Amino acid sequence: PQVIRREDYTAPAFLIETVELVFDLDREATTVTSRLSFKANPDRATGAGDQVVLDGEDMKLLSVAIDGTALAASDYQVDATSLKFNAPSDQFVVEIQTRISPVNNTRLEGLYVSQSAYCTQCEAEGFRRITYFQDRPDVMATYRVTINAPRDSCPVLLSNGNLVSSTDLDDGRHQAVWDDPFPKPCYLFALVAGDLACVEDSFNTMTGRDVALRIFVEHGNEDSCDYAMDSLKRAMKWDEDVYGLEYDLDLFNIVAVSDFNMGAMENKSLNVFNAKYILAKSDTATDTDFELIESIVAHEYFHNWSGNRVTCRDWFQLSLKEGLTVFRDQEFSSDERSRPVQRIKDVQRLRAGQFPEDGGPLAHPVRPDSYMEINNFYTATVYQKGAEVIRMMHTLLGTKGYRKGIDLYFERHDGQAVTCDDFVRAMEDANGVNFDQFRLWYSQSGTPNLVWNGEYDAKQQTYRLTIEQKTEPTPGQVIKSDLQMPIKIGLLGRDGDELLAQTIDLTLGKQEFLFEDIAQEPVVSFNRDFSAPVNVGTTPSHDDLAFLMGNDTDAFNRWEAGQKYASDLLINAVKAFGQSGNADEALGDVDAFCNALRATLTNDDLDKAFRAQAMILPGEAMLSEQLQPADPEAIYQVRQAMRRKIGLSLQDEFEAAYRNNASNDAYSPDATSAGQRALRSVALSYLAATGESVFVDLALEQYRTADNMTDRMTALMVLNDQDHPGRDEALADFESRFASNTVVIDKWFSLQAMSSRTDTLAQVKKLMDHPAFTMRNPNKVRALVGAFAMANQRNFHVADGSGYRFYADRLMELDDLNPQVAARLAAPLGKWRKFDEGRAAKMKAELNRILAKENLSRDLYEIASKSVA
Ligand code: B3K
Ligand code: ZN
Repeated sequence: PQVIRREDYTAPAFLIETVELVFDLDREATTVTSRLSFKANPDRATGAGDQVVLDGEDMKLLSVAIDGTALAASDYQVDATSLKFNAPSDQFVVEIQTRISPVNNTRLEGLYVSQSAYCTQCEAEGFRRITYFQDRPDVMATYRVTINAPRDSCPVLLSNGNLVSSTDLDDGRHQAVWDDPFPKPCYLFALVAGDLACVEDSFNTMTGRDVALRIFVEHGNEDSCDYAMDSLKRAMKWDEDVYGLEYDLDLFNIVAVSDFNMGAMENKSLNVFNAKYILAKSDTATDTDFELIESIVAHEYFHNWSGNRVTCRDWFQLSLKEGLTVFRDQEFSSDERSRPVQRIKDVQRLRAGQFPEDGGPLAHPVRPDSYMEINNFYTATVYQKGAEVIRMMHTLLGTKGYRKGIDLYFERHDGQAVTCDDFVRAMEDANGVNFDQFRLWYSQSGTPNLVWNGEYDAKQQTYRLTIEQKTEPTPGQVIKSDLQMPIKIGLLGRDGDELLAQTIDLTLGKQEFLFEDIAQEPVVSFNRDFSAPVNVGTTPSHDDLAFLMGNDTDAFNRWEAGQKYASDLLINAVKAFGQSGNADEALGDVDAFCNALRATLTNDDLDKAFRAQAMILPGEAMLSEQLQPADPEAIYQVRQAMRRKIGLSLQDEFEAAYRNNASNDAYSPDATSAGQRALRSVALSYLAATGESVFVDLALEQYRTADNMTDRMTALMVLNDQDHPGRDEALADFESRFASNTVVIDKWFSLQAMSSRTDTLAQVKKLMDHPAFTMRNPNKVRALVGAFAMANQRNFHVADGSGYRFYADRLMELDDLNPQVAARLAAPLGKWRKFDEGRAAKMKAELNRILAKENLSRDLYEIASKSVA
């Protein structure tokens, strides 16, 4: 496959100013008629020529006409990916008719059918599967869309912008015409048609306009939209309050569909969502589901400005909209919920997804330099690290300075397709700063490693902090430069007093900072709030870590100290386990750590959601990242042993936490109630870890009496790893209770795929034949097959390689149906460098088997070939 390079960007030779589309919907054969008004681009490259090249794939071309005259076959060339003809002049109108087959579209890109409804997904390059077009984000046009469809099966007809007219036609068909006054790139085009129920509300904007808000769902789900609707209204208000950004049309639609390649899509005024991120009721959704719905609804809404009004010049600039919008949704959630807990979760996600990516074969900069398939670059690096880069600018400039930069950015670039560099320039110009060095965050891949050293001078009362930074080479990028980053630090006295709190500006490879008037030797709280997205190699003494767990005034670093302490104990034990084969012995005495945990657990000044987070040990995958080679079985055994020790040591406190956090009130998804449930869940899970059967019985009791999905899932998660009749009872109950709910039944698939029991792979294979399972639905594949590889380290990496083989077979099967989803699931096999020779060889063999597959997609080829290298 061809490699597309950022440095090869050229402006389009022609612009398209208006687009008129007519859809005659039919499941097998939909006709699309487009009328495009072209104009030579005044900024075109010299020598651009007068050939017009339009992208198009998987369609039948019915006709082409220019300025009203049909072209003869000799006047144009059409092949598998394009349509070419010569421009007659500087301004002309092209009419194209194509035929497509929505029902046969298993890739779920372009126009397809989900359940009984038609819907579209055009980002990144799906529009070229609907009609021939210049499918690139820097071609922005206004759209008028006419939809003709049967009235009975498609009473609802939606597209972007405002509804201009609705008309009844002959033959039981009807027509809707939509007009979107805002110029947009074609990736933001959307169409939905079907028999859907509608939930309606409204929002009054800061200038007093009423916006109609509608959520469309399958019939029967009308009662599951309240939280999504409430989240939308809060997001709209937040964007006005914090960014001064108002919604710009009189209508905002959301549609929930069951078949969707990712989470959701920000099409102008017609967001399309994976149903999983809209539908929620107390008995069907967990606290985490509610949280995700809130943040994704907000994320897609925020794109209306950061993405739609100002969009990307080319796909290398993807983080321009995604990094910024993730930062915006993270801050929204922080304001709506507990800020430190939100930060902890965001950092966990960064560490779990982005750090391994940045240290592995698929490492790439936040603004990539090349790609084969752009859909492979909707990554944790572009999204999560991109958000960290925006966050650092926010920290360096302060809230006011950041807002000045944002205001200038939107004022300068509204209606344009721009670059990451344009964003940074707006920040610089609005604040009179120079971000030349800071820009490296966009071009340099790899996670920087920081090491710090402190020296206290009792006589001078000074503290000298020396920080060194280093970034390891990544594929294709051997030489690394020093980055600029804000490091928040605190110096704490032994009595817990904060002697100093400051943000320092690190710019050198090795840099010294001198702090004066420090009356006693301090304990250092480093990189507070995770102000820079780096690894910190310095591990303070266990005493200092325990002290920070109990005394740091920065809540994030309290949690961080506990994670560091636990990691240190666990990593050392995994190494010792190799010799003894006895996890308890390998761990040794962990009383001091347990005491530090106890102090947190019982500290009523701390919020419950925070305390629950602080009890959770670093995950198995996280521990793997710190070991070379990583032994998945040893990691599993040691972590379990540690959980048992903690459970036994804190048994009284966990029992009290379990009892005292029961609630008699009706379920409410708010953050405080969720925190209370989280603490109770953590208690139950540690109690069960003691191995006492009374606590497994307690879990079964909780399952039976649960009146909300959070409590039900917590109990089921505990039972899921047990060899206990209660496990079968609860799983069977769950299955029959939620058999008809396609969103909820995915939890049941995932749970079984994530079980630590050694019969898990056999179970997963069996579940593939379950009537509710299908390889055609991405949620199902992710829930069962994806969860097995991505969230069950012990079983995926079982030494005989059976997990790898099963997984590679599924990826190849999926590749023929939906290459985009297949490629996005392929990363686990690329982690072979982390494991022993036996496992590594088996993983590589599977990657090679994939590479030898006939008709391998460009998507999966790119991931597999880079992973094996
Ligand atoms: N912009 C979409 C993602 C599109 C992914 C295409 N493969 C959702 C989002 O980030 O908001
Ligand atoms: Zn986004």
